[in-house]
This record gives sequence, structure tokens and C-alpha cells, in this order.
Amino acid sequence: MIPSSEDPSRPAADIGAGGKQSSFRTELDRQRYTAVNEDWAGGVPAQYGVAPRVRIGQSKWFNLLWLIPIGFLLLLVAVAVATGIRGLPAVQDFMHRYPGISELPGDAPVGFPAWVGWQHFLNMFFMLFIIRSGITILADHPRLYWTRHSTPGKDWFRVQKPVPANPLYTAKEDSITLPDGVGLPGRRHSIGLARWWHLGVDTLWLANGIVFFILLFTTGQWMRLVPLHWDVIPNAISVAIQYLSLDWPVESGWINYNSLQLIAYFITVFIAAPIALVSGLGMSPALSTRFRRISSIFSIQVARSLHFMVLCWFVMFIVIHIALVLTTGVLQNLNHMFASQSTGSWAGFWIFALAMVVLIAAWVVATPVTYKHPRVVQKVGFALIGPAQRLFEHIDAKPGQYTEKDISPYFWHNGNYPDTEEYKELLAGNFTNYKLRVNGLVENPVELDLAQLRALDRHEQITQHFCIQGWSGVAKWGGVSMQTILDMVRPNPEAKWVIFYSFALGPEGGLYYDAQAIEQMGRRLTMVAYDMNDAPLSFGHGAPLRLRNEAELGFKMVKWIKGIEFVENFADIGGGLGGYNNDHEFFGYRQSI
Ligand SMILES: Nc1nc2c(c(=O)[nH]1)N[C@H]1C(S)=C(S)[C@@H](COP(=O)(O)O)O[C@H]1N2
Ligand SMILES: [Mo]
Repeated sequence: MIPSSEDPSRPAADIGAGGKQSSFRTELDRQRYTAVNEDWAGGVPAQYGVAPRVRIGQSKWFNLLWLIPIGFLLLLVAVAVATGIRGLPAVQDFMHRYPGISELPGDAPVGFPAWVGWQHFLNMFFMLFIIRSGITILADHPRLYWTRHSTPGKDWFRVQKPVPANPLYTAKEDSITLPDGVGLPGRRHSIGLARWWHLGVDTLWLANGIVFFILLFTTGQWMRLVPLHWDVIPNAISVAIQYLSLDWPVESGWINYNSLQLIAYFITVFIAAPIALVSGLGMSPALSTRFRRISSIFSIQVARSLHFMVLCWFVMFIVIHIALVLTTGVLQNLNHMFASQSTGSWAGFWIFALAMVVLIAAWVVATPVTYKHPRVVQKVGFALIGPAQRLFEHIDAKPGQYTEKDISPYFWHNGNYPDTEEYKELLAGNFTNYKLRVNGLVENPVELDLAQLRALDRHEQITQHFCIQGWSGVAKWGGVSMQTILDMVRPNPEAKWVIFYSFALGPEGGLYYDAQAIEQMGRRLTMVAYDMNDAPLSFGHGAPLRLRNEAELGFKMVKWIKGIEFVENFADIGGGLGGYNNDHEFFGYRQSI
């Protein structure tokens, strides 16, 4: 679509001295990046984090690596205690009463059908990508909090140094690099790609999980995964004593798991996996703004912390699970899960070996393939999760969730600060010469200075900001509702997207910009803000004007706005993918999750 500025039939009055009709699209970088190489995203240098630390009290930090020797010591003590008490008559008596297995109902199935093997394999395959990309997402804001304020020093967990004193320190500067074999991908601030992996594969994992639940309950296999009697608890204690005293229980997994195993599987399938899903969704700006009551307690940071704990559970589970599979009759165990038979043959082993080849190959190529074909990762990821993201965009929440007392004491900064001559002059002149240009497919293009903007109906909202990197904060925004702007400029029916142009350049040159769906512009929480917390917007937070669209992640909320253009589609704008971060860093244009 050609911008209407080139339409000669437009009345001359619309082409003001400032070029009311002309588009800022000529100032965009038109390049669309197709590979992740050394200069990608402005060549962000690698930066490594620190060993994981947990805060104790006000400001003491405990290095979690200490858990390795401490855990080993505790294990030795536990082994000594278990061995010591096992011979006691009372303990003998207890173990005789609770040998370690809880009776199954008479109609419980025996053995594993082939679908269990397939489901188990697919689950493990999907988890590989989910866990690795999840770690990359964490590395983009390597801190966890219990409140939505994300205040430096109030993090309870970090794998990064304390936040430096520089008031303009950005969340991007805080991100860390991972080894490419651990993160997916490992490159610093590759969260755009990591999220396509994470959310895309999540949909497959979820579909696999739904099939699993349906089959579990239609075949009766659920009875083998759900504790049906309280005696699983003493039985599990008995099993623990048996393992720790190094005289292990007899395996009968083909028929009935021992109680400790049963509890571990039950937690994994029926507690950890659902928490992973719910806490994942708890980080969505669209859902959180809509389900205000739930999200004021179950805030994004609680969700993110829980999501991390689920990760820890899964990793611990996987390590112990593999160790036990290997040490409790490996051939037999592999036959159960990989060949659906209870024999001592090598059949299960060979199928397992093949599965491992597939898994290891996938592990090795995942990051290099992502660097080589990032657009494919972006497209496939979007095909998988896009429909859900689009669905959530229909949400139109009301202001009023938060009050003045919820305002965050610290609000992170992010992005590339503007340092063009044009902006510096405006800043020096306190924006008296500032003009916001609103044009494109509208009946009445306008140019508004700050006094004119302030004279329009004032709109205020106290809302929570969700950065894609994971930090959040609450602030009070004052400005003009986008509905007021829509009423003034009257978009044509062909206008489908609204482009916000910034004074600031992105890290690789060209103006920062972002495309917003027009349906979202009339929402109650979409506005352009000139005030933040009752003061004029600061330089760092986007002076003189920024966007707020509370159903989306922070990167879509353009700061230092100089123009707004209504267009039919964004294929001709910049790199053509709907935003600076999409063209350059493989983000998406719908980011309501
Ligand atoms: N022009 C411009 N706007 C931008 C960015 C940017 O880099 N350039 N970063 C975005 C990102 S990633 C976030 S999270 C928010 C951060 O806003 P804040 O600095 O006020 O917290 O601004 C968004 N707007
Ligand atoms: Mo962000």
C-alpha cells in the first residue's frame, strides 16, 4: 500500500510545512536479517553470569554450588542412618508391614502398551527443547522475584551480579550468554528465537500430554500413576530406607511401581506438568490484565518463580529417574518402556539406543540450525503458538486493577536510547518544538504539539508492564487514550495496522518502530502517555510520548514516539515483519503471551 502522502488528490492544506502527510518509513532500516552471525543484533558482546545464588535475609547471598558437597554429605549421613536403623526390630517390623508397594485395584492393567512407549519418547524429545530454550529465556533476565516490582536487590535468586548503580542501566545490558550446547540458542539476548522454540514446542508437548491423559483414563493405566491409598506414604518411607541402606527393593515396575516411584511419577504428571502450563500462562500480559484478581496474587513474578521451580523439579526428576533406570535392571527397564515387553532380551536396549541417537542428534544440531535458519524457527513457532496469541489479543480489560500504592519503586529501563541530533535538539528545547505526526490511511491527518496533546481529554491508568525478558513493574500513566486519537483522525476502513515510529534508532540503525493491530487501538488500556507517575515522562522512559498497549509485551510499546501511521499492511514497512525487533531479532508482532 502506498502511503496517502503520495496521493495528489489530497487537499493541499494537509501537506503542512512539517510534511503532515509524509511517512517516516523512509527512515527505517529495510534490511531483514536472515541469519544469526557475529554482528547480529548490533553485535552484542558475550557476557557471562555468575554461579546461581539465593538471597538469605536482606542482602546475604548463598552460592547454590555449595549444595553439591552439602547434598553429598547429607546423602552419606542418610545412608549411615538408614543402614544403622534398618536392623532395629521396630524398623524391621515397620518394613514388614509396609514392604514398599501399595495394592492396586484388581482390574488394574498389567504391563505397558506401545502408546506409553511412544508418549514417553515424544515427551522426552519435546522436553529437551523446552528445557533448553527455557534456560535461555531465564538468562535474558537472570533474576527471580516474589513480587511484581522486580526491584534490584529484592531478587531472591540470581545468576548475574548485583544491578549496578547507573540509573539508565537497561535490562538488555543485564542479560547473559549461555553455552550453545546448554541454551537454545545460547547467544546473549536471543530470547526471540528461544521463545519460538519454547512456546512452539510447548503446544506439541501439551497436545502429547492431552493424548496421554485421555489414554491414561480410557485404558485404566491411570491406576498405576495415582496413589489410591494412604499406605503409599509409609510404603514410600520404607522404600527410601531400602534405597538408602543400599539393600534395594525388588523391582516390579511391569506390574506395580514401588510407592516412592509412584509418588514421584504422580507429582510429575499430575502436579508439575499442570503447574508448568498454568505458571507459563501466568506470565502473559493479556491474561494477567484480564484476570486481575488472580494475577494480583499470582503475579507474573510468582508465576515465573514457580515456573523455575517446576524446571528444577523436572531436572532433578530426570537425573534420578535415569540413575535408577540404569541401576535397577537396565535391560528389563528398557524393555518395559521401549519394547512393551517384560523380558531380559536386548530388544528394548536397541530401540532405546536408536531413540538416544535421535535425541542426541537433535540436541547437537538445534542451536546451529537455529543460527542458520532463524526465520524458519520464527515461522514454525508462530504457526504453532500464533493462534493462541491472537486469541488472547481479543481481551479488552478495564483500568482500575492497581492503585497508587501498587506503583513500583523501581521501573527497569530498556532499549536503545535516542541520540540523534533531531532528538537532542528537541530534548534541549524541552520539547517545545515537538510535533506528533498522525497520518496514513486516515481522513484527517494531524500534527499535534505537546500543548495540544495535553489539551485533549486526559486518560490515566495504573497498569503493569511485562517485558519479554521477564521483569515487570507497575506505573501510573497519564496521557491520551488512543480512542481519542482515532476519533480525531478517523481511520479509513482499509487501515488494519498502526505503525508507531520512534526518534530512537534500533541497535543496527534505522528507526525503532512497531506495528499494532488496529482492533487493539480502541481498547480501554491503549493510550499514548506523556506522564509517568504524575510527572512528565522522563528521558529514559520515552519522553515526550510513548505507547501503552497492556495486552502486549513491553517491546511493542514504542518510546520516544515521533509519528503514528495507519496502513493496510506492514509488508512495506522496514524489514516487513511488523516491528524492529521482528526484523532484527526474530520476535513476533503478536506477543500477548
Ligand atoms: N524506541 C524504542 N522503544 C522501546 C524500546 C526500544 O528499544 N526503543 N524497547 C522496548 C522494550 S523491550 C521495553 S521492555 C520497553 C521498556 O520501557 P521502559 O524503559 O520505560 O521500562 O520499551 C520498549 N520501547
Ligand atoms: Mo522488553
